[in-house]
Amino acid sequence: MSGPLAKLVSILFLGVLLQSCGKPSHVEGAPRFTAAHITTPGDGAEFSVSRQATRTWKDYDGDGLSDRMDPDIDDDGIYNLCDQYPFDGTKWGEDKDQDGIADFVDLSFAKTKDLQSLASLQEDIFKKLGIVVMNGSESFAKDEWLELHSTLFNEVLMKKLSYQELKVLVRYSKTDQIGESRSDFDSFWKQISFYPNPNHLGNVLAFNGSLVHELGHSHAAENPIEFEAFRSQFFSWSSPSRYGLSSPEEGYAENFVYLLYLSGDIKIDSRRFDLVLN
Ligand SMILES: [Ca+2]
Ligand SMILES: [Ca+2]
Ligand SMILES: [Ca+2]
Repeated sequence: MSGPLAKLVSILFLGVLLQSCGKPSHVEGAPRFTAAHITTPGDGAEFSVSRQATRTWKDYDGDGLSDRMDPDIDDDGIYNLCDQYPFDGTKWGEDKDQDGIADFVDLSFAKTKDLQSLASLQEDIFKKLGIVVMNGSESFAKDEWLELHSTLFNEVLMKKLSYQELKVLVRYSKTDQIGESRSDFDSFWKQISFYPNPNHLGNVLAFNGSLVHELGHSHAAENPIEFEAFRSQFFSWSSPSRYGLSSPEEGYAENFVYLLYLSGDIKIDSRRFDLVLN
């Protein structure tokens, strides 16, 4: 068995395993979901920290995937973060301009003219790539929106990635940051989260380095055989930066950045490669 079927079976198995391990139905400190989330419009705040939120380990739509692993908890075709009613499979929010992006994340209806001026980038990314880029508890800066758009449509990256494993890209505030992670790819929710990073301030090329690193994780998700081959030789591999040292997953993502940087296909702040420790 290979391909998507094998992946589904392994996810189902893992889900059963985790649930049978007696995981609590709720972890203290995680946001609690209430019936109000089902019947009243949310503002997305209940998902401000997806990893915490989904530690509920429930299976709302009963499809065999615990909510932690289910990118569409209510099974209405709208991914969790951009679904205004994430626990109601009959609705996902008003969509006045009918572009498929609910008003509460649609930049066309953002509060400021500056943000509204970026709506065409958001719509272009969604229509052509199926990815919703959204401001969460913090907004992407204008130059980050431009960089996101340009990198996601980078010709070489588009040959490497189908974007099937990436559906949501979101920016959070410091309050929502978990641990030290400054950006994060969640393979279950098919989501990249960005947190405040001093290296990114006014340095869009450093931001782009983080973006391409996370895209490297989505590349691993799309290419499990290639990733396994990398994993098997990880301990004899010399990482070009400290970001790739900690695990085969991080090494694979950093190698992805490094090769694209060497070939000149992407532009990033190359100082990330001055930090090699091994
Ligand atoms: Ca949904
Ligand atoms: Ca819904
Ligand atoms: Ca819309």
